[in-house]
Amino acid sequence: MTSSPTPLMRLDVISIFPDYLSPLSLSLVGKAIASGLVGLGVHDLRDWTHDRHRTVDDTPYGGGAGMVMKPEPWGEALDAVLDDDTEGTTLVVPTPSGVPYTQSLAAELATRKRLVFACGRYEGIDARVMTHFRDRVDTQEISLGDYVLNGGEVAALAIIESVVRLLPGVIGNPESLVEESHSPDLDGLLEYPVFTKPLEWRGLTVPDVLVSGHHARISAWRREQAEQLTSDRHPPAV
Ligand code: JBK
Repeated sequence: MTSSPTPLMRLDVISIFPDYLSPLSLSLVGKAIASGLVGLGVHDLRDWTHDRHRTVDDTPYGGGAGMVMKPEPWGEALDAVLDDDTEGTTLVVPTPSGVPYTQSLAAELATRKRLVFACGRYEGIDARVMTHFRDRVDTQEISLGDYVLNGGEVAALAIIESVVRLLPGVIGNPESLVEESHSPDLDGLLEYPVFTKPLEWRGLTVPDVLVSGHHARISAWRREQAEQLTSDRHPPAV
């Protein structure tokens, strides 16, 4: 693999489970890193603790269930990982109370020079960390969805994959990117069902229209299917 002298984007992830990020060495993201198009650093938050037990959490002020991540290790970790010049850097904090993640947010993140992910565990990170760093760097608290994960690592993996595949020169097949972004009629609709060979499989056949050769009818069928799926599975929120 040929190496590129200047990465398109630098990624850093801070976590108490750095091994959780090992899938980043696989597949398309792994190739982008191996080729030098993307720079990656994965950091263990406990490296910025100073007590014998490498403590990262404590009980919540005001009471309640669970533990909260202490601000001091996060402050030191982010001081160390962020450059003095944070122009072009976004601090991403995956959290169920963040703004919903969408493809347009992915496209926005793909324009940044640097992304630093702060992956919290337990009930989250002491809110003063985000308050403090918001003044120093563009900070985005992002939610992948309304369900309970054990921490931000899996969300960081998903966000990274969705961003890296948008970087110029990263995706193997540029047509699949073009098709997704340049099909105005199917914009905002779920994808229509797709089929490949064989024509008959376990008694199930491919819809006749797709083997008819009538391109206008094929387009109409796909749009109809996309509209039906969208109204069944993904009706507009309001
Ligand atoms: C969730 O990004 N999220 O959606 C997320 C991050 C960390 C913990 C969570 O439970 N949902």
